[in-house]
Amino acid sequence: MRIRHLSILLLLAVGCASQQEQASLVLPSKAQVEWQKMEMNMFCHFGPNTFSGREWGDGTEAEDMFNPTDMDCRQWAATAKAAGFKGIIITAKHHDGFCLWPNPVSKHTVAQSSWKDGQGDVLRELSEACKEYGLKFGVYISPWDRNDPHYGTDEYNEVFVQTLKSALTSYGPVYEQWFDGACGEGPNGKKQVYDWPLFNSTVFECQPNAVIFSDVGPGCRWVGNEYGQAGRTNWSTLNVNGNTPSGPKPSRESLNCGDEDGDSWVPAETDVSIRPGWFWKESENDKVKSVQKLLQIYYESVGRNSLLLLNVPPDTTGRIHPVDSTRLMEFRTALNEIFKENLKGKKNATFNRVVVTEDISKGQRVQEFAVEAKVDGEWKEIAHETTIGCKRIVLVPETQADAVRIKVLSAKAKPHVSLEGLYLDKIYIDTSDPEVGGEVKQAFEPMTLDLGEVKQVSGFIYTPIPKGLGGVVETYNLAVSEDGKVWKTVIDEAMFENIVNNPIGQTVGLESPVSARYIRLKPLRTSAVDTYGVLSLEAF
Ligand code: FUL
Repeated sequence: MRIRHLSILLLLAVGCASQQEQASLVLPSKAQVEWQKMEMNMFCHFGPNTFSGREWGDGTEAEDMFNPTDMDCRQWAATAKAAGFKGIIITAKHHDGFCLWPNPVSKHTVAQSSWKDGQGDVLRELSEACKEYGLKFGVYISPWDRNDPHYGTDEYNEVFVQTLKSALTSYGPVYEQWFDGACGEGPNGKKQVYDWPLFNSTVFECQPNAVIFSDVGPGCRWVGNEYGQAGRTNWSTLNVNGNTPSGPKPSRESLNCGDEDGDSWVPAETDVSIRPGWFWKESENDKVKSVQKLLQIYYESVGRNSLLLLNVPPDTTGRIHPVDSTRLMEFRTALNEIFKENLKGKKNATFNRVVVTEDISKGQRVQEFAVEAKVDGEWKEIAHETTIGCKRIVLVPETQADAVRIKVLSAKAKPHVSLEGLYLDKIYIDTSDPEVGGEVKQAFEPMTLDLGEVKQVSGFIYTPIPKGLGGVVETYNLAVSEDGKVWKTVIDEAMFENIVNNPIGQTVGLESPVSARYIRLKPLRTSAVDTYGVLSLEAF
């Protein structure tokens, strides 16, 4: 397309439900507006799993397992700052129950470990480092606790309240409290019934401005997947009515796209790890996401009205590994390069990114809009989209135009929209993920792998369909056979850790090698009622 110069930038509003301000629109709180303007924050998964290589520790880990040799939270903060993050959230307590601070109501904390002779406190060091680097500090505190002996009884909720109070009153301002909805069974076989109203009121009592994350907020919501993609349509409103963080929950579609007429303001937060897993593992040092992948995640989160919470897990030394920090700097350099020059109003410019914003303090109003470019005297539509929200980055074909305008085609009330800028991105190659096919089998049907001959088998890898919303195997038995007739169970009732939310390949080692020609994975529980997806079952 030819260009003379980009001169006029028009904003049209047509076909709106009403041109009037609407008093009935759901509005964000001041804290929510400030929160969303942070755009990108860093998540740090750190704890016993960093040392065991697991994703979900079962709570039996010895306290001494947590033993970073050279922990340096200032290095985390310096890295986060240089990468452009505005805050850091630390897994103060993950599902294994281990507390990274000396929580007085727990006997499974840094104080019981020999790390720093029991005097260490990760929350203290990190909160101070965040302050020094001008970053906000947030905490992930899992209600699911696979260690606490009270878990599954009425007393546990009070123990958890004391845990919250201890973490939320000792380290200065906490901008976000991260609540995971996971809820397993206690030693007595009972699932804990969480007292969410009590947990939330405790957080607000200790930190009145904190934004609470969960599947239903009240501050912000999970985006519905762990691969880093907000819905192309993304409302910050959600129907919370009747739902709780641990269930019943909104559908994955509602989490991903919001609910247009939702009763509450609960914007999406996109949490995704820079590595396949959430915790650091030596074996994933060569699997850190590429700059291309990180840019795609940025466009599909920050560019789709969501905050990006990117997990960069410290390693066993207690520092961010050079592979991750280098990648983050490359990512920052790429973003700086892409957004260094705003071409809005510039002559003879070519662009392929259009940044549009909505004044969310007035609610989210736009339901449908188009981007139009004036080329050789004629207006042409170059993009047609739905929601805008806090920030929308529209990826358009490389275009040269005399002028660009945003046409609001439909809105709930008078739109407050601006065309913030036009940019030329020469780095990100816009290729959508290839569709990953896979066999869909009936639930509970075992999968059998024939190795062709009897071999020594040390373990297996189960790879579900990525983005497999259809369902995956959660718990299973594994049996082996030399002749396909006589079977021996070698793993009885085991669980693939965090496989529902993060369906990455799972490598499972056997206690000792066995000779087998056939291996059979029998699903015991699947995440969906009638189907599961499997890409491959491999033995090693
Ligand atoms: C999930 C957890 O179960 C994972 O282990 C991880 O912490 C992720 C951020 O949230 O629900």
